[in-house]
Amino acid sequence: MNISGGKVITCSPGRNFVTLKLETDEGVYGLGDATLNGRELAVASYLNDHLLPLLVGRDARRIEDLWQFLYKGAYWRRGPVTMSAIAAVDTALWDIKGKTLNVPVYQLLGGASRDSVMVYGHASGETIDAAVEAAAGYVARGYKAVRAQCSVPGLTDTYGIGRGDRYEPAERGSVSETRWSSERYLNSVAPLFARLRTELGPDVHLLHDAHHRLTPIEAARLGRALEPYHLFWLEDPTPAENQEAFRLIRQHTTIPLATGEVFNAIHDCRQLIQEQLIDYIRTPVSHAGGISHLRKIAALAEVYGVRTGSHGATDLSPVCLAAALHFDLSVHNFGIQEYMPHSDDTDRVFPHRYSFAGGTMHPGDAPGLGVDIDERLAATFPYQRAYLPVSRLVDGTVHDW
Ligand code: EZ4
Ligand code: CO
Repeated sequence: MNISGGKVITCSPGRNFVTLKLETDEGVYGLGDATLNGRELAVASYLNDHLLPLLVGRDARRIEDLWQFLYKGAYWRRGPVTMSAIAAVDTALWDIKGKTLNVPVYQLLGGASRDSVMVYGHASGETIDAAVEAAAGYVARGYKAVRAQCSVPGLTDTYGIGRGDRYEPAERGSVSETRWSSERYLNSVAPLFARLRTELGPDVHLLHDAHHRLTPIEAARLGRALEPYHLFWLEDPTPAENQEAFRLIRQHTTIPLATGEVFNAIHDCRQLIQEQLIDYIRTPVSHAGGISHLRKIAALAEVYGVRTGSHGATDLSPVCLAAALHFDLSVHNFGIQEYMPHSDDTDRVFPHRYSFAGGTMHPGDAPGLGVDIDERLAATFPYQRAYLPVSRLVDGTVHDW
């Protein structure tokens, strides 16, 4: 069964998505998510201009060989554009294999290690009262785990604060700039979690995302301040290019640490895992070489007692979410899966078989990934350039967003 062609579908049903549809000479096709938020067309070009011409005529059943062919064969390795493109090809090939053998992808990955996959939702608010109310709403809808973010007094546009019931950071058109003060932020987080623990009780898992903005010693201070509230994790405390920085955080706090949503290869987290500097690795299918590469990261993590907690924001398409759920269901050292429901338009463009119930999700039992794309509907939502915001300190210095 050979790859006969493919197309890269860009669409914007509420936000931008890039989807690879890989076709075979037996009529079976597979899908892969190639969305890289704010840099979408670079991955589309990588696929259209460089990978698809290489793939036509090759055996679609040889997933691992094709992965190595694209990765080692390019000479130039790693990076989000390359690894998102390879991820899309890899995910599409797993979809094709599942459809060909008439089994859901999780059965190809060793079968289910659990009945369903615990997910966490995103609660946020302009005030502590509003954030607590939003979090209580998630608990009422059955969620066992909730991420909570609150506006920082004195700052506009704090990371993670939704408009209405949705949080979508990318903005169409030109780039926006926001202001940041770690001092103001650090004073605002513990009071939020004190209220959440008091009002929601001891059982719900609480999570928080610092979005790479703190120095290691600031992150250590935040971790200590949050210890009384027993968080499930503190996410992305520092810019994680510096893996050694986590040693300093670890020396000072018992708060569980999660990172990896911007990583794209096992080498980005090797030291973090081997030194047990983190508790959860968040690298997603779509940005880190696909299901094949994520399985290797998870296998390394399993040796060191690190669990998975894949990124699952709305810029990861339903194709990525489906792939993540097959991976999560099968991998032994699964921890939790991020889940932000997509817009109704997105759900219509990507009909899918995964489902949510009782704070958990299941990928469904359709052959392959169990997700499709309605190309005619997708064409009615053309791509629109969009950017993530850029963050500056209050004095104007560019900071980590
Ligand atoms: O900022 O997905 O945990 N989730 C996050 C997200 C990221 C966006 C970037 O594209 O940090 O909100
Ligand atoms: Co995050």
